[in-house]
Amino acid sequence: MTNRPRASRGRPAPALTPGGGTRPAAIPRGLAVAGALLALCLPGISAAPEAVQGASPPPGMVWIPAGPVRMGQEGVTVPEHDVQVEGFHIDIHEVSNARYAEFIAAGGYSTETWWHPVGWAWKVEQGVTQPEGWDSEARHGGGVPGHEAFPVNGVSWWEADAYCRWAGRRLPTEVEWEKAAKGGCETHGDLGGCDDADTPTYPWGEGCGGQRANYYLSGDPYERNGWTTPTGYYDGSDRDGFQTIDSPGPYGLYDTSGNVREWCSTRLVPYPYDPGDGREDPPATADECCRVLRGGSWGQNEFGLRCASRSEHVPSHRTGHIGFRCVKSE
Ligand SMILES: [Ca+2]
Ligand SMILES: [Ca+2]
Repeated sequence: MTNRPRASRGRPAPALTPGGGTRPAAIPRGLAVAGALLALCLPGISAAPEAVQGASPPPGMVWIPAGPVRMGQEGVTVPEHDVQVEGFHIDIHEVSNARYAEFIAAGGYSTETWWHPVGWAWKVEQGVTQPEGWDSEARHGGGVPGHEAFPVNGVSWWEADAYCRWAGRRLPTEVEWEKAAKGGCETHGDLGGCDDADTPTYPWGEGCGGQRANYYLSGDPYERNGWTTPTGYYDGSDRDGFQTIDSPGPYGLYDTSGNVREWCSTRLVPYPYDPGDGREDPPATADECCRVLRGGSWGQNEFGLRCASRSEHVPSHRTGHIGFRCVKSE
């Protein structure tokens, strides 16, 4: 496997769990600043490796540099706390039906190698051979011609996990997802450390709107007609009379807010985020409660789309609201 998470500098190497979870570390705010300054000042420790990573991400991915993120937001999910995250690549877009179809065509549902043992047992027991709704016109299912650009939906956590493994990737931890969506502490306010400016409500800042993201009755042409919008839809284009506003996050990701909620590797437990307390261990059973979902969907109002919002489901759950994107450590 090539998806080994990167170890934090000066810390023991993280365990690679069967679910592929990384082990980023919660850090005091002051240490985040000190660490950044140390990296800039010490000979032999520079930002150069990060720049190299960012120069050549895998196709369709973007490099998220190492550094802290202010996780949570007052009034949404508390307590706010700063977490150090190692660098990683992440998909710019939600996984589309076209990409997921490649997994199916490659024998994804008949090759045990790509599955966690618990997920494989669930798949066999349930007779699962494709996403729920794959052949549904009303759900923008990927088995219907013309739906290639829409995000895959109706996938369980186990299917999302298997897809990412097949692609040489893994599901993001929820702290990776939140950083990728709203930006790390180097992207807002005081660039030397974390401050109040580092918890924007949405990837583009404050305030939502139907020209920026797909949520419930947000006004897009697919309301009650498949519901999902094509990945990357909100890029400033005029879509047959529906004018969108270009709405990427600080690192260029699209649709983190809205369209489909996105599976994360993490089990939903209270903050502060601690990767060492078992929350990044893969589910022990097919229905173990519960894995984090992020970003809200076409079926929720704008509050569900906030970067700090969390929701959850048992890993075997499949619905048209839910899809995913993958990450890769190096
Ligand atoms: Ca909508
Ligand atoms: Ca999304």
